[in-house]
Amino acid sequence: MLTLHGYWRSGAAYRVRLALHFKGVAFTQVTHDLRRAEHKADSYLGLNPQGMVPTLVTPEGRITQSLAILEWLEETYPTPSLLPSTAIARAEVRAMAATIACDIHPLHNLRVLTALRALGQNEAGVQAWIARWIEAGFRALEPEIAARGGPYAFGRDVTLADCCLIPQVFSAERFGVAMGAFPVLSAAAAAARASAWAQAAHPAHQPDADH
Ligand SMILES: N[C@@H](CCC(=O)N[C@@H](CS)C(=O)NCC(=O)O)C(=O)O
Repeated sequence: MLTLHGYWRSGAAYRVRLALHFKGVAFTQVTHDLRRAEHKADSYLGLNPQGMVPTLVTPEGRITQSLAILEWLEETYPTPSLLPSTAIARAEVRAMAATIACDIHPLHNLRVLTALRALGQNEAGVQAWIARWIEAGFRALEPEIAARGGPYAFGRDVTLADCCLIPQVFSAERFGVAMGAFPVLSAAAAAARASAWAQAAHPAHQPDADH
């Protein structure tokens, strides 16, 4: 049995839940309330020395970093697949996922926002910061997704790109980012989000959700 250490509103943990539910892999969850700094407890740092969620505990060992976890899930449970059949298409899907996981999300995670506030930035400034980086990433992704023709982020099949896009759109909506400039990206996220597997992974449907 796999154990996912996460938190209901964590975008990175949400990516992993999406892949687990898409593949129909059974798992249990352990929650670490980020608002109470439970992810910085010594007991958790042994599993994840960065003090971040998610961590996936497997019979072979523990894995940190959501993209590494997604790749391990894809290799270990190849069907149904979250990667296309050609090397170039797989690279393109990974590039979309990295745009989100490496270049958008890290700029608005809790520790960065906490640091901005500690440096004296007011809430309006923090909100502008969040919107700036999400919009910059979405501007780049919008034509990439449009070029694949939908309905999902990389065309007709669900991929790792959707596992990253759905949580990023959830965060954008939560932070009040204006989504009007990204109709194709929004439609792709909505298409994937409507599926039963994606609904099961939704933050509001997790046992630790307090809405
Ligand atoms: N690159 C990491 C990022 C993980 C991450 O940023 N997790 C957030 C929650 S979404 C976190 O634990 N934040 C705690 C903090 O910023 O203190 C991954 O993809 O797993």
